[in-house]
Amino acid sequence: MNAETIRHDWTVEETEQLLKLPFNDLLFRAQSIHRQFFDPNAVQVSTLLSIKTGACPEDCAYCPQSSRYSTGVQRERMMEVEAVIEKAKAAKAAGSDRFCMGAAWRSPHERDMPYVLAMVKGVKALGLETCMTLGMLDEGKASDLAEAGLDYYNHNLDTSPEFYGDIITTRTYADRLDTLSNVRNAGMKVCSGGILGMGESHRDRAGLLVQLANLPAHPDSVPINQLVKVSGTPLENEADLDPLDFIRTIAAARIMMPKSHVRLSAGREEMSEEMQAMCFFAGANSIFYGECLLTTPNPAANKDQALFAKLGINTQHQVTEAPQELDDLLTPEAPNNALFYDASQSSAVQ
Ligand code: SAM
Ligand code: DTB
Ligand code: SF4
Repeated sequence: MNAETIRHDWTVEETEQLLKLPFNDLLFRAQSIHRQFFDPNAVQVSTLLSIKTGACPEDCAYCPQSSRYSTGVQRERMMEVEAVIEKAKAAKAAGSDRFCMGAAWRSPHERDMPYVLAMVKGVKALGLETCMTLGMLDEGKASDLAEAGLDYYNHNLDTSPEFYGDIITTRTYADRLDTLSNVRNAGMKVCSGGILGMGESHRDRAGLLVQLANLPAHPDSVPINQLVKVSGTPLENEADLDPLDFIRTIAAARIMMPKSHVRLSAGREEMSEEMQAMCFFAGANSIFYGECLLTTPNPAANKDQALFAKLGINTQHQVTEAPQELDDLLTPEAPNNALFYDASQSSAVQ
């Protein structure tokens, strides 16, 4: 595919327009683009594990693990390496292909690094893809993790630069962009997205998408979280997000970052099957699988399996080669000729 088809010059204004398109037009465009790059019936599944829970010094207003809020999340020590590897084995047996380890840290301490690196090596040795989310990384720690074999690093921008200060004061937007740059320069794949439903405006959602799409390379993985409202956090009484706006944002992420995996991330426990189906139609092709996110519930694996079976979704690795140019699909006059993914190229089965 040709480099010009992947854009890094999105403006907030045009993204706001994209988000406001008639719903059917927006979803048609998103699904059409999705089919150029991915098997439309395949969803990648990752399992999450909290390797260090609670007592985080940061003040992220959405987070049950911040030490500043009384949420009932108990402080726990970092898990033993062996225990993490046992959890990874179980995740693999349950059908996950990526294991994501999260820690309630501002950034990892030097003293924790040997254990963290041993976890990466041990999980990778099981044949799983590895992902970590440990807070901010400097160049040195990013390169140590990359050398240990870490495939992905998750670090979210969370929201627009303008709304960010209403949500987090203990680290800046620039700090987050620096971490993403260190991860990218160390050669790891970037996983970065945000949260919807924190009281942000439509323009803030456009602003978040523009920040992600205009990074030097699109994140390989873009988690779109719906706020999980946890009692005790400043956002516990936030108004419910309109589900259609959530689906619209997934569709816009798919259109703006055509080759990225868009992850329907936190918040699925609150979503109907129909809503999740619409998110997959809008271009989401990754989920967290297993009954717990970090500290909050996620749908049980058998519930997800039942939904996948109803939707004819399989969970194999995806095809990412573009068969044709994207330009036509990025205009409202999109032709119908790119609609059909050639399923014969995929051997995926449930
Ligand atoms: N402490 C590290 C950090 O913040 O970079 C890594 C773990 S942190 C829990 C990872 C991400 O989870 C956050 O950036 C945020 O986007 C998401 N998250 C946390 N609490 C959430 C909630 N209540 N609802 C939705 N997403 C949430
Ligand atoms: C992401 O974007 N969402 C995940 C993962 N990256 C680490 C975390 C969601 C956390 C939801 C709240 C909790 O379970 O504590
Ligand atoms: Fe800490 Fe991460 Fe939660 Fe922020 S999101 S309070 S950094 S665990």
